[in-house]
Amino acid sequence: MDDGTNAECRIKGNFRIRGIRSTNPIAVGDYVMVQTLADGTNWIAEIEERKNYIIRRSTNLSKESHILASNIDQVALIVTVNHPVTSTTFIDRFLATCEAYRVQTTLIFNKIDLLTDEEIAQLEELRALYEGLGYPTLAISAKSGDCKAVQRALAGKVTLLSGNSGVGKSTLLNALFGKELTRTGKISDAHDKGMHTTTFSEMYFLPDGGAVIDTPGIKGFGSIDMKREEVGHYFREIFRIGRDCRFGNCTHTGEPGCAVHDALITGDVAISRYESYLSMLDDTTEGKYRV
Ligand SMILES: Nc1nc2c(ncn2[C@@H]2O[C@H](COP(=O)(O)OP(=O)(O)O)[C@@H](O)[C@H]2O)c(=O)[nH]1
Ligand SMILES: [Mg+2]
Ligand SMILES: [Zn+2]
Repeated sequence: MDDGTNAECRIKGNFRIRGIRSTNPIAVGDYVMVQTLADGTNWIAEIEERKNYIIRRSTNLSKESHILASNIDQVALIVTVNHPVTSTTFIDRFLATCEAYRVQTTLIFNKIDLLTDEEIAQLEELRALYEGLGYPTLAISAKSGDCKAVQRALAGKVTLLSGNSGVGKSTLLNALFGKELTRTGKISDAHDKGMHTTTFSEMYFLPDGGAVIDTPGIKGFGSIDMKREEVGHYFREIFRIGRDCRFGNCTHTGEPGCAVHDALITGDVAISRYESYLSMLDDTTEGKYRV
């Protein structure tokens, strides 16, 4: 509630969101109007229009979607150079999806305490690559408990935390919130027992303003509507350099006069990024992204 307290609420009526059919009428991050009746029950009377929302589409290509979170200011993607390896393909596909959602993303490289000298060099290379593209990066060891840099990056914003399993999301959340976190998680678990989906999100409020949304079990956002010729729009450097291609609809896959092809040779487009781009193009060819 506005006064900072929590209240259990029921949902009144049938909320519909323009354009999408969602399995959940209310999502983490929603701002709502609550009516309290004489008997003390709280009813959600209205949902404010969402600034944005992140959905997960059902795999069976039905039109049903699950809203993972709404009103996000930024995404923090936790990645690891090793233990486990987070592939650049995973990172780039994730970033491309964030671009499609128009949400700012910060890359947090975790477990730097475990890295060899060679891996540290790799880390620095990756940081330079993504910083160069305009994605802020941090390098941390969540296990060490020192997460001041992360706290600064999260302050005052609503951040969706994501990352592959095992990269240290829970460890980082615990370092940020201390012991209280586990208790919060348990309450939400009990609360959501009736749901047939186990993928619900939780929001943790930061002591100095802002909040973190954790979506357990979500690796990425899943596919979103993306046309084949649009994939290149979501790779910042490919979009920028691609404007110099001879053909306006160049897919950068061997067309004559392709500026992206030239940039691969000069190093202005990293091979790893181009490979990720190709992997997303392949998906659209296979119909994973709906055309
Ligand atoms: N050495 C080291 N281990 C870490 C670090 N962060 C997390 N871990 C370990 O990595 C494993 C997975 O972490 P967890 O937080 O459960 O990952 P999650 O699946 O993303 O929530 C656990 O054994 C953690 O103790 C780190 O910065 N350094
Ligand atoms: Mg976890
Ligand atoms: Zn091209």
